[in-house]
Amino acid sequence: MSKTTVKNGITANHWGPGIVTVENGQLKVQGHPDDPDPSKINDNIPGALSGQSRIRRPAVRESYLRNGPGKTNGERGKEHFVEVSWDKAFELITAELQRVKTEYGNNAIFAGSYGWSSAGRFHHAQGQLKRFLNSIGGFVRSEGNYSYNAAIVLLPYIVGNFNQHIKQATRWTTVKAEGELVVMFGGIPLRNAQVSGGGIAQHKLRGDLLACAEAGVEFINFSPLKTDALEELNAEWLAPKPGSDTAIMMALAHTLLTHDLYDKAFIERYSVGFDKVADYLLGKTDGVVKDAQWAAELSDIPAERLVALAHEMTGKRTLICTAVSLQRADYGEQPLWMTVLLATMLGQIGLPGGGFGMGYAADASIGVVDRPIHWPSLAQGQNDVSAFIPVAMVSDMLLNPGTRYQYNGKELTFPNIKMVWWAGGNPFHHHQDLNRLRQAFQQPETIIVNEINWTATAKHADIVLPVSSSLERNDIGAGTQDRAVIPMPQQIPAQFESRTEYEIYCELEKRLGLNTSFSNNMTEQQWLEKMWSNLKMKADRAGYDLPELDHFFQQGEILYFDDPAPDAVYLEDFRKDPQAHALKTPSGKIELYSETIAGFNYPDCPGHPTWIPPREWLGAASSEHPLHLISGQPKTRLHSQLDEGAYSKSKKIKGREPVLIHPDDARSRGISDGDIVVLHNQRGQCLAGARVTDTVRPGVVFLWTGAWYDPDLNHSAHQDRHGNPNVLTHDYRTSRLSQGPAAQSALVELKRFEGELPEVKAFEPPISESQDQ
Ligand SMILES: Nc1nc2c(c(=O)[nH]1)N[C@H]1C(S)=C(S)[C@@H](COP(=O)(O)OP(=O)(O)OC[C@H]3O[C@@H](n4cnc5c(=O)[nH]c(N)nc54)[C@H](O)[C@@H]3O)O[C@H]1N2
Ligand SMILES: Nc1nc2c(c(=O)[nH]1)N[C@H]1C(S)=C(S)[C@@H](COP(=O)(O)OP(=O)(O)OC[C@H]3O[C@@H](n4cnc5c(=O)[nH]c(N)nc54)[C@H](O)[C@@H]3O)O[C@H]1N2
Ligand SMILES: [Mo]
Repeated sequence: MSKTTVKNGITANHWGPGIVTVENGQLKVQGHPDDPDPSKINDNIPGALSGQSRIRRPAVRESYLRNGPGKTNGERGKEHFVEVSWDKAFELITAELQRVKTEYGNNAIFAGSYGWSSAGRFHHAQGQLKRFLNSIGGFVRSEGNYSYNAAIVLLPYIVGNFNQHIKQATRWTTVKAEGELVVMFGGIPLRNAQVSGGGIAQHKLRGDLLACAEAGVEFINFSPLKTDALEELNAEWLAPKPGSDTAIMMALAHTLLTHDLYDKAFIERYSVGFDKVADYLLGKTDGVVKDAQWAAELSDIPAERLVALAHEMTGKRTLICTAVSLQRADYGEQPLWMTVLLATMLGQIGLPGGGFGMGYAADASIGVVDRPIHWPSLAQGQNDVSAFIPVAMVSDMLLNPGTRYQYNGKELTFPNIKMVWWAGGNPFHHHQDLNRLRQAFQQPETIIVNEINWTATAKHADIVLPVSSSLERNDIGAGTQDRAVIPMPQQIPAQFESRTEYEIYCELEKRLGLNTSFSNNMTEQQWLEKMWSNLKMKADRAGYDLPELDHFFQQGEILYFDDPAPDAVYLEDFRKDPQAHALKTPSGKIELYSETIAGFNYPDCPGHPTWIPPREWLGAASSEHPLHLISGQPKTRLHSQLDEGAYSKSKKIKGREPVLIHPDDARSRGISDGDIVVLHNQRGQCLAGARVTDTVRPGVVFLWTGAWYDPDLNHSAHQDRHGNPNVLTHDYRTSRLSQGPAAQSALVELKRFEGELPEVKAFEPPISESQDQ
């Protein structure tokens, strides 16, 4: 492959722009000087791109290569792979695509392919795969995401589209100017604001929050983790039982109601259904009064504190911030709906520094920056298959073809999947109950995975295609919600035998004898030019004069546009004129009670916010599994990406992911800081390194997500040696309404590991043999 090698240059990642240098063969990626708070995740890039886990050649699972699809005897995830030539890999895939299409049709191909892949507008792994499969008749897709599925489905019924909410989130500038109190459920963890989909040129959240604190804004942090609030904010830390926030918010609402501290005029003008919720809070419908005493028992937060807080919130300009982590849990719709109810009762929605926001810090751009124009992307074409699943039902689908289930008011049926193709995601990181996913992954006749590294997902495939990383291809970078466009000229040659996804599908298009509806007969360069001229035209209309693409690449400079709404206030328009700016809900108002949702008759998501005790939480803890496991986002990487890199490895304990445990819980189990521990429950077990700290609530253990799943298949419980929390999480959903993942509701026990410590094999390639070219 002939490609240019630029010695010094610029690139873009989901965690920000990077300055790339190659000196004496050593690759280095550093933050950009324009970025006030660059991310250290950059440090993972060199080690992970050339480490042992890098996929070097196409590879095929042994018995699949021997016996062909469907009738292999071996077990996915256990067997080794044979490295083959690209020619052989293409031959196998071409034949298999034709067979599956002919025998079963395109609705037997699942390519939901959920995952973050890499930054870059053209070489977007999912976009490329979906465009290619659409050119051959389509595929079964997935809907929603793992991040905030309950919010995506619920909010349109009660306040309007969630993505709109994210885009218009109340800015910190307005909190600094007029805010007095920020009440955070799940904090605003700066570690998470390192990333934004597609990238973020300048990390400003830290500065924004510090400016608010300096201006005298007070912060309250309801969270199992003290560090979810930046230390300098001096936030009051209240550590409830995880999963009890709905009860806490109900107690606050009940206090506002019974102390006559709520805004009746606002409720009357801007919402529907208050009376029904009020009756519920007062216990008129179920005999349970949702007062502070009731919530104190459920949450461990003293009743007096809750009563006092309700008074503080009503007397001050208050912003309620709810982390999306809270809705990644059993009945995760409820804390969202309660957030809306509470903010409606306070009557400050649409005022600067007031109201509510969901997902601050879940993405570096929320409440910080917005884009002036839509950045270009690769069109995916038309999918002729209508079947889809809610994203987190992948195991259910593979294990139960033909079964019916409920989703968002509809009854749907699982398709019968014969082929799975995944590009740009790692379900063996992101999905819950990985032992169950392992079983589910035995069902299809063929699994193809495109990957950069030998992740556990690649190890559970039949055919693995090595793809080049973003440093190994030319692209245009722009965060979905950022105001900057970043050149991404290729920095290093494609490593080993890796190819870009685009090259892979162009070759398949040829071999399958298709017309050129995938490639349009264009090169990478021609596509980038097409995207650039499209962007240039839009920019021109908005009053910006962009350089030519080659100039943009040569200059290596970030192009900044103006933020269209630096002082945005969520629902300001609606507040000013609720008729002209009616919400896109059935009534046009905030729905505190939803006729539509009530009409679905779902016991796990009734027509108004309801306290439903989670399936697994400290309120239901047993002596067998007395600890609540929270698995939040890791500071040292983006999910599971680049886990073999230096920064990620630097925080591991004897090679295992750290688990935070309170000194009391450690002491009673004879555990010291730095010990290796076994976390276990009825679904599985994993090893982790104990980090003993009083910044975590007693009774809660906190294990970061993303350590590559590394099961010891000779161990009776398939013990994971590396520390992936998803061997412990359950595979039930939030509710029938949104079928969102509910990873944060999990009970476990933990003990000190005794005996000889098994080696971590997560990064070892599973290769037994290499065939000639
Ligand atoms: N227990 C628990 N589980 C969770 C969560 C939790 O809070 N708790 N959070 C959930 C959330 S919010 C999310 S979003 C998911 C994230 O889940 P994923 O998005 O699946 O996680 P990533 O590790 O980002 O996976 C991306 C994969 O794409 C690969 N990749 C990168 N670039 C390319 C490319 O150009 N081409 C190809 N083919 N591959 C590429 C990377 O090597 C990596 O393996 O995890 C979810 N899982
Ligand atoms: N560095 C880094 N940043 C990331 C990511 C990453 O992988 N790495 N992933 C990104 C993605 S895809 C997403 S969706 C977002 C996710 O953003 P979030 O979902 O907000 O992130 P989490 O880390 O899961 O949770 C935030 C905090 O919520 C608290 N919490 C959990 N359960 C409860 C509860 O029941 N009650 C209360 N009061 N608090 C609780 C935990 O202490 C946790 O630290 O993060 C993004 N940011
Ligand atoms: Mo996410």
